Amino acid sequence: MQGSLAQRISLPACCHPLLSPLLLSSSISSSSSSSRRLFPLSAGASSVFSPCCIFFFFFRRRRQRRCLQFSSCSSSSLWCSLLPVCSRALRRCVVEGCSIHTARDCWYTSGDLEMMELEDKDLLRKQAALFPLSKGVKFSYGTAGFRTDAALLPSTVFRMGVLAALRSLCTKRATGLMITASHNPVHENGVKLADPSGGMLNVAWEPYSDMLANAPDVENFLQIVEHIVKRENIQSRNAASGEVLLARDTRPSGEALVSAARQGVEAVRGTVAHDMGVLTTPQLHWMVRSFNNGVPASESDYFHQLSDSFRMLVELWHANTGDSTHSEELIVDAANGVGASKLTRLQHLTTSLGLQVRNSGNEGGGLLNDGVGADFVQKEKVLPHGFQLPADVGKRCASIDGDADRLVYFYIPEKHEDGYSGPVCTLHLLDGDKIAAIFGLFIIGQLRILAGYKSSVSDATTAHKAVVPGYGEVKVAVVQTAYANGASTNYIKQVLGLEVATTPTGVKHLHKKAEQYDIGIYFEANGHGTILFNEIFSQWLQDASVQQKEAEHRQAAKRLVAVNEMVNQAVGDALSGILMVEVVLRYQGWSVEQWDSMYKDLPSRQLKVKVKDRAVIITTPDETRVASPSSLQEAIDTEVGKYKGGRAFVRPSGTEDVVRVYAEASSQQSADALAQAVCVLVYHLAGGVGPEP
Ligand code: 16G
Ligand code: MG
Repeated sequence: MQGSLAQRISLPACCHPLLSPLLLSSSISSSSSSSRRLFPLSAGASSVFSPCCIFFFFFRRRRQRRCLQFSSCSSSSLWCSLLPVCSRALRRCVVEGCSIHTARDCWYTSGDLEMMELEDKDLLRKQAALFPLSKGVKFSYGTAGFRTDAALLPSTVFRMGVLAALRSLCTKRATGLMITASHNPVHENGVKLADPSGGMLNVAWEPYSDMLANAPDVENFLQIVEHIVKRENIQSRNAASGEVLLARDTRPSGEALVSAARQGVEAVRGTVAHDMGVLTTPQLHWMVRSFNNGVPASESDYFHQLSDSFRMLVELWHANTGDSTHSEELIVDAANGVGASKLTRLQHLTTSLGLQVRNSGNEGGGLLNDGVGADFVQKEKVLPHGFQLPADVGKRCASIDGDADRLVYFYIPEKHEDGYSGPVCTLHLLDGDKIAAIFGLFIIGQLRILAGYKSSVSDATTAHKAVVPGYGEVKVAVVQTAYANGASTNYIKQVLGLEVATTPTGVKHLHKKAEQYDIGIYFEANGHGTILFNEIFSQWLQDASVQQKEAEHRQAAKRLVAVNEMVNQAVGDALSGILMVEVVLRYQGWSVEQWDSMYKDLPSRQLKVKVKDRAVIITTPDETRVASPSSLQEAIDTEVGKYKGGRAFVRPSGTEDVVRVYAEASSQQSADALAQAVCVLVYHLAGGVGPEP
């Protein structure tokens, strides 16, 4: 673990330990020196870190006994009964219990059962007993974490706290735990983990989450923990060798769930939890990454890094064009979520960023994600609350989601050229695909300057090639999923001359793919995305920004260095995405309509169908075809064949209990009709429930 978190992260006042109903009366916390520095003056904290309540706890791997130190206000309660060694019957129950939920992941054997000392288990057992599993619920980590009704989540969140602690001990670096349900309704909540890189939890650890979350009782839970400890060879249990950064969005249930997470983290010997307060999801990921990279990692560092690099890009633009006019202000629909206050803070630091925040969730305002936000605007293609005709016609608008990791732009055109009046279609959407396209345009433009081309736009002879003297060919790609509009893929390949790679749905897949390039631009149509720079190329750019002979080349390198700093490298971030779009529009001298006219989206429609068990649908790895049941794919093919330019696919959602249907065609009527027809096929051939769509 590098240095002390306290030295690089200043905690907001609200982050002191809170004695919420979920918090134990005898709060357990590490007595590590770093924790003492984090809460030096808090009365609440002093009780938690009281030096008079230190006791020793032994956590042993087979016969190796190691000494551990915890603090507690009522230590005696924690020394209560040591439970008997698990019986054979219990072992059987444990294995069977888990195999019900995730048979394919049932990797442990009865020989592993004596992994942890009874004393170790006692603390976990005692804490876990405070968070009984909600009956009759099956939890799944899904595409990116657990999400359900907030009232059902305390046990899951506690258990994820334990897992985040184990992951930190295993990697010897800090991990993150975020309480959010993103774009979903306010009564729901969720939990997801950030890996030490700042990215999503390593997929190899996802089965652990499912197993822990579904362990039917405390003993079963303990056994799974023990197996993780063994399988991952988690040995380093020196005091405070593990650290977990916790954060939450603005949901009312968030505070109590953070408490549950804290108790989970601190039920594992040698780990401390740091409550970073209310943050956007990308801010937490950024902090984990920065902390582990040994660079300043507080929220204020985040804002300064973004605003400084934005300012640098704007200055470089002024220097080139002599233009100092500010473009018209951007109006942002903040989904009544955490992004609103963060955007306002960012705006104060970036005076040249004209911004008006709507749907800020302030008192008397609307509900989180209710008829607002990026998911609503992208899926429904209608105006969010707070935007209207004719006042907002022609204005440049953006929507972010409840935890600010999705971004789409939109505007209300003066006139509707297609005259179609199906489901109300008053806005023009610039989704993640179009954001990727404009980012690609900017990046390739800078690389072409560095490569010595006279024009920033590729032609047939220079497409795909950005061979930069002193570095060689710079590998750049745009990574998309099956949901990318076909028109965007064509544009990026044929006009920008960039490689397009595709992955299954989910940030973790796109991110991993994008890491394979010198510059990987990844975006899902729903607005999740970012630009990744690999380390070697970043270093080269740093050097080039001072060493290149030509001023023009140095400037291009400086611009790319600033983009690398400004655009969140840990995960897609709506705030840094807004800064990037706003900068590129200035460089291009484009209005939102001009940006929109890069290419015209093929009309598309997304619908969903409720089925008895969505797992009956298995898709090919690229998610464009159904592998099983094959009769469904045959029927979809027949239906698609009836529409000019038709394309349709279905996939089981990773976040909702539904099957998603996507259709594209040459007109909006056709796309709607095709999507509708495919819904009916899914309903009949994959066990639809409720009324026929
Ligand atoms: C989650 C994913 C997103 C994906 C979406 C798919 C992250 C951070 N978010 O929001 O990438 O597009 O799920 O949802 O990974 P679906 O499986 O319900 O269609
Ligand atoms: Mg989100």
